[in-house]
Amino acid sequence: MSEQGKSCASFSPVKAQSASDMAKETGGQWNEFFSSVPEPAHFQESIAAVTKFISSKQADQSSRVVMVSSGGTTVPLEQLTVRFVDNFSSGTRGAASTEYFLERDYPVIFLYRAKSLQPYSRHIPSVLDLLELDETSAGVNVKSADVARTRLILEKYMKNKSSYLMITYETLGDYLWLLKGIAQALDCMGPRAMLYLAAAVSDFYVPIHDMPEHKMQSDRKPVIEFSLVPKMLLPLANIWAPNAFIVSFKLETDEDLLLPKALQALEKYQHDIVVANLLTTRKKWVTLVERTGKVTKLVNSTEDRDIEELIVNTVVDKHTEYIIGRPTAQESL
Ligand code: 9Z3
Repeated sequence: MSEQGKSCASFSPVKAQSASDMAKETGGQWNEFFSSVPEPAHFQESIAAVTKFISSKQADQSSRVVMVSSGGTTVPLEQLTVRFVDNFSSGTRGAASTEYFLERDYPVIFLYRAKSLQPYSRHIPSVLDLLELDETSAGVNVKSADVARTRLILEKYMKNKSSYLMITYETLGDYLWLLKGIAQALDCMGPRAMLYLAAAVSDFYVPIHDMPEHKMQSDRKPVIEFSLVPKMLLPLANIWAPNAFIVSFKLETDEDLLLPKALQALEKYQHDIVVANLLTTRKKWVTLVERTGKVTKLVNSTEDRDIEELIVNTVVDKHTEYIIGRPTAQESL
């Protein structure tokens, strides 16, 4: 990679004033959200690890860093949580994309839902089924039919394991606290930072003051009132990391809504790309929508390849164009 790398705040703003004004105006909603969901227990340690990881990459002026978010979010229904609302996401998109970003030399901050899929190990769903007893040595071996495939995965893992940092979350609140902290830490990378938001994030939550402290009892119908989660893309793209390249994902089940919703999000939040996908076909095709309005359908033609390879390679090329096209503050004077 060869492009100019700049430190914090040396890039001129290219976002529409309206989006950044709107982000400032809605700041109150965000403050209210963060005061109504507790900071995750490991927050300070996680952000310290992220800052250290970014600093170790920042010195190389051509290095880029991507944060990949992955997996679903839980929405607790009680303060001492026994029950929560969850969603379908397995974390395939994020874990697979991380592998392809590593192949393109991107260090990755992998922000993933605890127990969802992880890079490389996702290829080995059951370790026990992979192994057999070796009676001669009284040890264990990988079954001969699986040796070549397992070795390939292990080689890739060994090569790349120091280039990605794993940070976990469980609840919607944990995810948004960490997203904000990581985005703010990445801001120092200017346009060399990318946020790739593949996690399936709940639109609804129960503020702590609307939640019972103890387990809900089963002697009466529960009454649960959800609040709307403020749209995090607005402060993300306009306040927390205004110079970063931001790729969001839009999930729908009704195809008629897919493109209008993606275009609406880009217009409103002024970020860079929306990857629009449908629940049932998300592994076969996606539609990539750019801020210019350009629409590209990416289709996975073979069953044995991951569509994420196609998505990541396309997004990396767009990121290169973004970095090259980004005027520095001095150039725009
Ligand atoms: C996605 O659309 C991801 O592609 C999937 C991947 C969650 C479908 P899996 O984890 O599935 O591989 O099983 N993510 C949706 C991101 C999201 O929640 N976007 C929000 C929205 O659509 C806000 S950015 O409004």
